[in-house]
Amino acid sequence: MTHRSYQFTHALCRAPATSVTDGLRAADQGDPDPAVFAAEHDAYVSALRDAGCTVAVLPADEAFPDSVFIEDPALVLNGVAIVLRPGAPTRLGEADALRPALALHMADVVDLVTDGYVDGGDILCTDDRVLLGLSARTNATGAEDLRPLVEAHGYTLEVLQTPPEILHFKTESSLLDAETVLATPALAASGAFRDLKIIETVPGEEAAANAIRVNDHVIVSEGHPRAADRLADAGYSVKVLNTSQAALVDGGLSCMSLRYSLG
Ligand code: CIR
Repeated sequence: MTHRSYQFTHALCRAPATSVTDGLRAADQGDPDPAVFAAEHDAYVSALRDAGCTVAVLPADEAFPDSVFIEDPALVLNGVAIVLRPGAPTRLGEADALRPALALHMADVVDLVTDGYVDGGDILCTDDRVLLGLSARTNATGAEDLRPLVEAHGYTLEVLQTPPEILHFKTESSLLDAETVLATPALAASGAFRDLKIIETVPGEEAAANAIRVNDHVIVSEGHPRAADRLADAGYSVKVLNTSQAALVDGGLSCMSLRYSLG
């Protein structure tokens, strides 16, 4: 049985721009260092390749400081890219900037036509459901306009509420397998994951919840030993990556790739 929620043949990434120093963030802990970010990004791309993906890396786009977080302007279902409408004003143009590359790399490209907003970071896919968390970046208008596009791919859309202090729905959750998620207690308590098993992160390791399952690997951010242990104990093959620079601008592992399958 294949699992379209975590078995991927391909991934698309974008190299971090040096302008990432201007990236959005909720709290300032200092600017990321572009050179260190580039090195961490290289390791991230290698980890996706180790997990079995063919990875294309788009050139940095200096016009958009947050463009390394390529997950937010698009959603890929069944190899078809849906160009989204990012909810941060400085990121809105990332959708148009990304479209030509999506046309090159994906089976097809369609646009989410809406006056609303949807960020890819608010979307968690199981094999048959698209969980969409409303947030400061994703609103109900965008969600309802997205509904027919995901239903066309055989998914049902569930519109949920991300707790207000959380940037994106997937900032604090990730899919581990077809029926299991990793989530912070705060997001788990929101009731979003009915019918799914939940492995919770411990206090102080909230950032571990933005992990990615890619084929047989679960990739987790460095510095969260208890999360890594919990996942290993549950039988997952855990790989750890340093995401220190992405974290300075509120990014994590899922944000830095579009993972998909072709053929
Ligand atoms: C932003 O605030 O949009 C970026 N600095 C971080 C985006 C992280 N993306 C994600 O969680 N999917």
